[in-house]
Amino acid sequence: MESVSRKCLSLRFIAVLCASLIGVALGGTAAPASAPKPAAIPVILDADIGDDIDDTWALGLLLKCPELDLKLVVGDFGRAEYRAALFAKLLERAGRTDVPVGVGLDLPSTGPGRQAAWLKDYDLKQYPGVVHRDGVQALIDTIMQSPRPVTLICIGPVPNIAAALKREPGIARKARFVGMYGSVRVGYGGSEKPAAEWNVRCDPPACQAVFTAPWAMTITPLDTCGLVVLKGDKYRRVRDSRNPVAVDVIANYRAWVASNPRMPANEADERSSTLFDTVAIYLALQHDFCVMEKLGIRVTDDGMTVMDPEAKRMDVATGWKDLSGFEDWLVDRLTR
Ligand SMILES: [Ca+2]
Repeated sequence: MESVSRKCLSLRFIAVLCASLIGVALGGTAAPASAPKPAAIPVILDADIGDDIDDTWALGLLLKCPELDLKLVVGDFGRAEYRAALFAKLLERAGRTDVPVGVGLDLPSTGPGRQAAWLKDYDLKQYPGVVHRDGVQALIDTIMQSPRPVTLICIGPVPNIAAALKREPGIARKARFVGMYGSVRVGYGGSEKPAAEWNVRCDPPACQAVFTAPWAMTITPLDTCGLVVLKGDKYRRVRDSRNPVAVDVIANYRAWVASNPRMPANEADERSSTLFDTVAIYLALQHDFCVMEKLGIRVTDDGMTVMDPEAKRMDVATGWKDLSGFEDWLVDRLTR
């Protein structure tokens, strides 16, 4: 009996082995069949990293999203060397020197920013990956040469993007735009009074160029992104995580808090700041946690984003279906 069952097992083993070899010979795989994963979305990140700390959280989140294939990062809104170096050091420490760093436009906003204490004496020249001194051209080339449409994620004022559209208007036909912009029905801190949101009011003409270009657009205004703050257990999970990306996010947050004497010294022990920009990274992937509306949005000369049926229509995250669910997702991504 035992020898019969052993013989059966041997025959089964030989059958499985033959099937595997045939599979390999046909260029297939010996692993069990499973649904193919969708290809990662090519993305470019354009950010005013190093001013508010939420861009650093957003970069950390992006690096934890295998669904997004990061092709290039570019610093925007001046402080070009500081932002590029900050990107480079964060990417190098995350083991992602495959990502090229673009130096943004040289604008009047210059010098070091609030994360200089973390950046220390890091020199952009030591970045082992590619550094593009003309970040705007690198952005154009990456979009124009991509075989697949690129998702351009923008989380700061957009002088770089306005310059890119001027230099090569064709980028708007080959990319979709996802960003953190404006204030539709809600202002800062959940206020019922819409406000001229920072990324728009810093350079309204640049934003007007972006908001009228012929690309598909998705935005998170203050109505959604202005409500994201991690507290309690959610914050502690990131604060105490030993994941290298989370460790660097928190180290930068501590440096950022310490750089402002008006902030309570224990702020980084207790809670995050408002994590506006993380919502734009999420919207590059999916919309499920948000209430999405198709709205015409016009940028005024004083930096307001007003609903206007005559204006370009875009997908706008105007509310949360599940803010707590988004926060859990964010924490899981940053700490896993
Ligand atoms: Ca930002």
